[in-house]
This record gives sequence, C-alpha cells and structure tokens, in this order.
Amino acid sequence: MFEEDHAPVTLSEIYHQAASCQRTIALAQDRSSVFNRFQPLDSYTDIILTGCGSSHHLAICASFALSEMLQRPVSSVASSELAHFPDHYFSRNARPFVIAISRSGDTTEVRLAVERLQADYVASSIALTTEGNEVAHVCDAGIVFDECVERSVVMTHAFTCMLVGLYRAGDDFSGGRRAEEIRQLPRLIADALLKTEQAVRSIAEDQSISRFFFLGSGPMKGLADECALKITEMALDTALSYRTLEFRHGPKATLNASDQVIIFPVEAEMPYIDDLVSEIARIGARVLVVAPQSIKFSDSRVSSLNICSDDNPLRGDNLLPAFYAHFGQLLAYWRAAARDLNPDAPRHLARTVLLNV
Ligand code: F1P
Repeated sequence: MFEEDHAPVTLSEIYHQAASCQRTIALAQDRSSVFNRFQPLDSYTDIILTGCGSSHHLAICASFALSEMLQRPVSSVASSELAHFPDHYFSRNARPFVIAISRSGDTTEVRLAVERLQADYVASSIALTTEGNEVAHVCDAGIVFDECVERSVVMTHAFTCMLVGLYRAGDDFSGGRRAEEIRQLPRLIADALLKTEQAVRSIAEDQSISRFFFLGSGPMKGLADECALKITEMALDTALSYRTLEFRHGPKATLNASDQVIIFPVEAEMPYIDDLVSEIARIGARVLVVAPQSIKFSDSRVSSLNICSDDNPLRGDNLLPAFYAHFGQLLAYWRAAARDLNPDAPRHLARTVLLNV
C-alpha cells in the first residue's frame, strides 16, 4: 500500500532536479576537457549516442540538439540494436564516435554495443554515467555525473542532468551560442515544478482515464517515450508513445473516450495540431497540449499547459525536453500514488539490468 510519507525517494529526486542540473552546468567547463580529447570531431564519420531505457530516450532528445549545434547528423540507437545489428547503422569504412549513456554505469547491452563498435569499426567512445564502472571500463574516457546519483529504481533527475550535460558539451564544441539559454534551464525547472505538479495531479488522480498516449516528434519523441516509460514503470498503467503525425497512421483506430492524449508539439508541426486535436476530441478522448505558450482550443476536451512562468527564453524545440522531463515524472509519480502503488519500488524492475554474458 502506497503512503506518501514512506515513499519519498523518487519524489525528492524529481524535486531535486533543478539543483542538480545547476551543478551539472557548474561542472560543464571541467568536463569539456574530457570531450575535447575527441577533437576534431571531423575525424569521425558518424557521431552516435546509445543507451537503454531512459538513457536511450535521453540519447534521442540529445541527438537532435547535438545535430543542430554541431551542424552535422548525430543519431541515437538503442544499445541492443547497435550490439547486434551494427552494419545496419554504419558503412564498412565508418569510424564512429560513440557516446555511451548509462545511469547505473553497468548495463550489459551498453557495454556490448561499445565493444562491438570498437571491434568492427575501431570506434572511439566516451561513457556518461552516474556511478558503476562496466561501461566506463571499456570506453576511452568517461564522465561521472555524480551530482545526480539516484536511489530511485526509475530514472528521474539523472535524465535531466545527463541531457543538460550533453547540451553543454555540444554547445561548447560549437562556440557557446546557446550557453545563456542552457544556463537558464535550472531556474525554469525550479519555477515550473510546483505548477506542473498542480496541473498533472488532476489527470493522475482521474480514475476514468484508462490509457495514456504521448505524442512527440524529433527531440520530443524521446520525451514522449520517456513519459510513457515513467507511467509504465511507476504506475503500471498502459502508456504508449508515437510520433505526433504517425498517430494518425493506425494507432488512432484504437482510441477510446477514456483515453488521455498528451502532445508535445514541435514548431514544424504546429500548423497541423489544430486538426489533430479536433480529430481526437471528436472521438471523445481528452487532449492536453504541453507547449511553451498558451494555446486556445474551442473544444472543451482539449486544453493546453504552458509551464513556463514568464517568457520562454529557449529558442526552437531542441532544449525543451530537459525542461519538460519532470512533467512525465510527476504525472507518473502521482498516478502511482492514486493507484496505491509505491513508485519507489516498481514491481519486477531492478535499478540495473544485467545480461548473463
Ligand atoms: C536504464 C534503465 C532504466 C529503467 C530501469 C533499468 O539503465 O533501463 O531506464 O528505468 O530502472 O535501467 P542505465 O541508464 O542504468 O543503463
């Protein structure tokens, strides 16, 4: 039986993310010397981020910010895919730079992916972890984000910190053009946490909602995936994630009036959001559009949430996932609480997932 007072770990880590992220930014200068060992980045044919679960999701988000900052394609692939199908992702003469992400630092598939890419492509690699040593041990260099070591089973503030650490590294490589925006992230998050909690609790506690759909494209797909994973892990509820417009290509067929759809729109798709939400509302499902500006919708089943307390200083979509990460964490936490589940102890889950190899 869940009792709020007895399950403080996950919630306190969620609430700690503004402070730990502030620390990530303070430490970024020292950490950039580790990234600088891999200069010049032009010597690599590919830059690829990899991880499992939440680490994979933050890799998806980061890959879009890094592509923009480095002005070249940066991709992200789940570690189990890279370990087992590397030639699908690289040409024969590739020389990749691999950024291997793992909160625990010990996840087997992440280590296997790095080892495979070293063996097949003489890949260079850096490990981003918060503790552990299996992944760092096989990489050429490592950065330990010890400001966000977690006791919770599910990843929360480590997601935000490692993502912000990657934003800073990418921005340092490209002349610091977005440093001021990144510097504002901890304040934005600190200002938003309570507002977000108030907004998500009514949804979390609404027992008439049977399923959650999270929609996002580009950098927001990693965020949508992460929100769905948080609900799945903490609240053991059905939560699915789709690319925003892909939702209309099939998944929409299953929609019911008891579903809650949450959309993180990107600028490029704003012209289509009105039609999409009307289509969903016509079926009877509820829609929440989370955006950095308030949007008015005529249908009472559609609402928008702007968690930014004043003018949004973040340009474009690419830095928003770190700002929004706490949304899914708080929604999942309070959904678990509403279902009498202890978010600190999700069933069948371990903090570190290992394979017998
Ligand atoms: C991340 C991960 C989490 C998941 C679970 C097991 O692994 O898969 O996403 O919530 O707790 O671990 P890592 O970041 O430690 O490699």
